[in-house]
Amino acid sequence: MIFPENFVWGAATASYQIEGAVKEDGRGQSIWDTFSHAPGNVADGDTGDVACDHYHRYRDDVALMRELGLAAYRFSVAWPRIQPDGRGPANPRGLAFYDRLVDELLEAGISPYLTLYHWDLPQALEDRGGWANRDTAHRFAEYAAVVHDRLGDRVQNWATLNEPWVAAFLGYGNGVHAPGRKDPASAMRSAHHLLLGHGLAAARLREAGAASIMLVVNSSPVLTPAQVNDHEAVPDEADAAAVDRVHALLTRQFLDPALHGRYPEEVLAAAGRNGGTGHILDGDLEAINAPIDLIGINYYNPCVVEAGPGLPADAAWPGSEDIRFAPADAPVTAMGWPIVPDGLSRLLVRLSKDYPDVGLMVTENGAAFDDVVEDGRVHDADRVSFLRGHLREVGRAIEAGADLRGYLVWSLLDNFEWAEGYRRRFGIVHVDYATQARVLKDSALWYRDVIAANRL
Ligand code: GBH
Repeated sequence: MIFPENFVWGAATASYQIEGAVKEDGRGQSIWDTFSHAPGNVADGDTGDVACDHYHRYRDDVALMRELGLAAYRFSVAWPRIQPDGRGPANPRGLAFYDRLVDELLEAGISPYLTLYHWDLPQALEDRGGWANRDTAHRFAEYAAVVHDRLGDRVQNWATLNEPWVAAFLGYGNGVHAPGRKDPASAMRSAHHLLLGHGLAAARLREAGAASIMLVVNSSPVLTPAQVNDHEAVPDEADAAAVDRVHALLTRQFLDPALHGRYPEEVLAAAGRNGGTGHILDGDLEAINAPIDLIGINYYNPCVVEAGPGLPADAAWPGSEDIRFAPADAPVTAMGWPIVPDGLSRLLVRLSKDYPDVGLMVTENGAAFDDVVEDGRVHDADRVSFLRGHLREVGRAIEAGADLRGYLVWSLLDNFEWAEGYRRRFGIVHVDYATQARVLKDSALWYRDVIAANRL
């Protein structure tokens, strides 16, 4: 399988998951500092205080990327490094870190893909209501302009939000992520304010001359249990309706407003039964519909559902109380997530048809396994086979006509896996947290060869 000539190969990370140095150079507190330090929220009581110490080791990490031949590196900027209180003048020492990182990348011939928000909201904004407060959308647009002002001369590729579904529904819905709120109405409001922040920021970035603007979503094909292993399986009417509704809540909730300027009916109905739709003001959908260039897709597994008795009301899925989330008949990763590579091509082909005016990029794909270091090597055959399987499906989606521009593996490094802490390892590079030593896993060496050959 040969990939297109300009296909972009890379890897991704996020600020709170790798940087550490949480008190350095004037960084303010984020909701993840607060959340991870409160007992019971993160496995083993882990926090991002040190993480991969990337803040101090970014030069070595860029050298690793260069060794792998990456064309692109997707990282996120920690908002509280730039505006410690979420508003007001920029903190020059915070900006200076990303300035150095970008220069280091460019010198290594690696294109920076900058994500403005990967979940580390300044705590000061959460104290004023966080994403459930409309004002946060305006603060986000200002922050975007501040970062662009400093880095826009060198960074071409901008993403506004990472996975607004997760930020809203795990942060404010089931409380598994920071800020740990459990209120479906706040989650619905937060989803809208995240979208508004995206649209306002995209307009500011465009005005400032950003070459490429992207919204990154976590998306999954929604399938019935029978459809997981049988493409021809035809669900009955009730199951088909469950599938459509979950697709609307997971993916269309974000991409329809951003790209078509309207909410799906299913989302308005869910909001109607969870706090109402009063937070959606005249003009919001036009603002959210600001032109963008790419959709970033983070794919890990399909979403498997059927009609049936539903979830408790505090869960992450307001609007799907009468739907059952079912296991898939497939092997699983160390996260317990089913491994269904062709879910990726099914998803990409569908999104390319539903949103034909923008390009697509796989901005995250990867897996956690229980890696072991033996004689200084990590023989992660399971990860190699996961990546190979998914890349084959990337190739198939391109053959089927999807306008897919690139693929970024999650993640460059083992890192702070949110509520799972450090026990779950997604890296293609192993990190020994006691010494901060990095070891290229077999998957990294394999990926290097795929990139060099541009074929599978
Ligand atoms: C991504 O999110 C993140 O962007 C990244 O930071 C993270 O490290 C990486 O993936 C690995 O986790 O059916 O309610 O249980 C993960 C996306 C979406 C995957 C929600 C798990 C569970 C939804 N996640 N999904 S639910």
